[in-house]
Amino acid sequence: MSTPAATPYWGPDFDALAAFDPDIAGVVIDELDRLRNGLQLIASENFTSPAVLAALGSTLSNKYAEGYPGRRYYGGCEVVDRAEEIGIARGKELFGADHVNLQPHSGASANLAAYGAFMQPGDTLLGMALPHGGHLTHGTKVSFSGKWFNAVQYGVRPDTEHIDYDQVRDLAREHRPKVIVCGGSAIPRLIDFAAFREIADEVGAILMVDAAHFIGLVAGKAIPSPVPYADVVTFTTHKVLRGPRGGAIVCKAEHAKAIDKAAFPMMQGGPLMHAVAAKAVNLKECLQPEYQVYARQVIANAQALTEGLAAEGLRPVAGGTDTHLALLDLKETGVTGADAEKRCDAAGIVLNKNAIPFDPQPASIASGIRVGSPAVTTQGMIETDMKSIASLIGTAIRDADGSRTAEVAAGVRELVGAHPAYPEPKRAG
Ligand code: DSN
Repeated sequence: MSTPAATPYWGPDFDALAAFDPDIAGVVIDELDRLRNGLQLIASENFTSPAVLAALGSTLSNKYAEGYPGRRYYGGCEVVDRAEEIGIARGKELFGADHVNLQPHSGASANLAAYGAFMQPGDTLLGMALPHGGHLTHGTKVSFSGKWFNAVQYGVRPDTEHIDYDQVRDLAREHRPKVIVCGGSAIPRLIDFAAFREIADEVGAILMVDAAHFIGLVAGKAIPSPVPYADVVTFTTHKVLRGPRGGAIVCKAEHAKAIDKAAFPMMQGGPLMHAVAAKAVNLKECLQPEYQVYARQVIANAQALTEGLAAEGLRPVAGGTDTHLALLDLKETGVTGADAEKRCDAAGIVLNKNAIPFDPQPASIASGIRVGSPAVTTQGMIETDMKSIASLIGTAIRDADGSRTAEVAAGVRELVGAHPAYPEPKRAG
């Protein structure tokens, strides 16, 4: 695996923090230890690079820059303008996009801005139900998306657990949504963007793709891109993409003004210019050939992990994965998602319980777990390591009394010892 493991930005600024505030410096060190000593299998997490961390920890954090490059509401923006312009140009090149906005603070903020560009309160939104793999912001009742809009929800077919495109078409014809959104947090299979485009065109809807989970695989040219099909694509920059925590939007030229106005001033105030600069750094990383090797390995690892978990008696939802994540149904094991999460956590394996489609359990317990390969792939692990991880997970999940926790933890230490996520931190004294 040619992608080097990430190393932390570890300059004099940290020494200043340690000298002034040992409490928070201790938190930083302990979190680094936690990352180094465990297997990080949360599908939405990754280890960003020293270059990205350096931009994040820079004095660009000081600058108010409401507006856009060359059109700000503050003086002194000529330097930070360059960061945003460079980032936008890189985003256009990477995604073949007409227009890029790097200002959303998060994925939820990006989605809020995209809805704001095209919908009024009370308008109809057609999105994927959260328990079927969608996202909170795609129309869930507890989110602004379900409170402010008339949210109609589609899901997966009970037989294949793939998106039910017939249901999407029927609901679109019946409810005539302003926006149709596809994408989500627990969709292991590829999405048919052409099918969504056809449905959106038939009912005159805007097609929005929330690509937060898989945009890194698109950037690495490992899966098809939604950009040619969608009116607007929203995403986060910290998942497979491996950038700073944040959001972004790309869209067709005809929507550029509406998207920019919705991101600022409708939904946000001043952009976080240190984060915008860090997004620009990340986009440069994604333009390197090594990043494509990484993206392909992420998928190969997710598939190897899924096969290994199936051999341990965990049923892959939708029959497997084409992406960076898998959803496993634990019903046959008799263990709930919540118990599986706890048992794995006790041994240093960090993953999350997850509802599966048609789950008989409430979301707080869940019948499944979700695993992802972005972080362990950044560490340089390959398919054989995934088989070892699957075996450790299988052992941990079946270990009701904790008698094998030490054995699993030793296996975890061996793997992360061979592939450290970050170098060992310096310690005072
Ligand atoms: N919370 C993210 C995830 O874990 O998938 C999505 O917003």
